Amino acid sequence: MLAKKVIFTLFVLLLASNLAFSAPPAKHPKTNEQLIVKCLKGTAKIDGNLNEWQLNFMQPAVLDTKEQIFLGQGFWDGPKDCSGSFYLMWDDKNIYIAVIVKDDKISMNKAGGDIWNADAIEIFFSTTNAVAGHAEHYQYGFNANNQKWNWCNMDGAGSKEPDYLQIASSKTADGYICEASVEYKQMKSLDFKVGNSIGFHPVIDDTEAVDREIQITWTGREAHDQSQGFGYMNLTNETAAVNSKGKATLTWGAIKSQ
Ligand SMILES: [Ca+2]
Ligand SMILES: [Ca+2]
Ligand SMILES: [Ca+2]
Repeated sequence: MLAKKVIFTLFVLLLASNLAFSAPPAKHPKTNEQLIVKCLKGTAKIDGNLNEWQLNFMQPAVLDTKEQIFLGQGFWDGPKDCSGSFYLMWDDKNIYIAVIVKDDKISMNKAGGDIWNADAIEIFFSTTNAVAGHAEHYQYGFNANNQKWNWCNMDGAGSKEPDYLQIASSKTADGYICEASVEYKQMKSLDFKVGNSIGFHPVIDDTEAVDREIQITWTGREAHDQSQGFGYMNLTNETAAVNSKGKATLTWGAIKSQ
């Protein structure tokens, strides 16, 4: 009986602690809109070409305002210097990320775990909790040289090149495109199932020289800073093709109201 009581008490405490730390989606530092992006069902071929993405029918996470510049406001020349849109899809195996970056000078000169210190993309998948430290997220990085890295890892498997992340990229007239996939079963501590929300924080690092000069983030806070929660990525069963038949479901307001 005592054991049962102890277990019940622990369960209540666990529930209470989850409730205490669970955070609503972070807000955009300029517009105050909740940061929510839909992850639509679909499969991408990782080749640096986004033709198979129904981009016109998707709502990306957008990083393009000065309020989102965490590092290097004095260096930032506006969206043409450093900005980007992040699109998400998923299927039974992978989560797919398409990033369209505007960058007026591309510079990648770092290797391995140092790729953040030049032009690079960082993606955080996390719990929806508001917590300090690095214990509740996975942090991946990649760039237009097809380099990749996993730093933070909730299962202790980080600080190495992830063989389960595929990356392909292409240069554009005003920047670059990265197309990546992550085999999500490798993120053992997060539950990728329809209807779930996963914490999400996209980040762009930028330089025109050797070392990073600018970091722009979705929340405007430091890349890892989960202390007030990240944005949300909603795992839906919808596809962009279905959405294209009913544009009404594609408005930002409709996304927010779900
Ligand atoms: Ca493709
Ligand atoms: Ca730039
Ligand atoms: Ca650059």
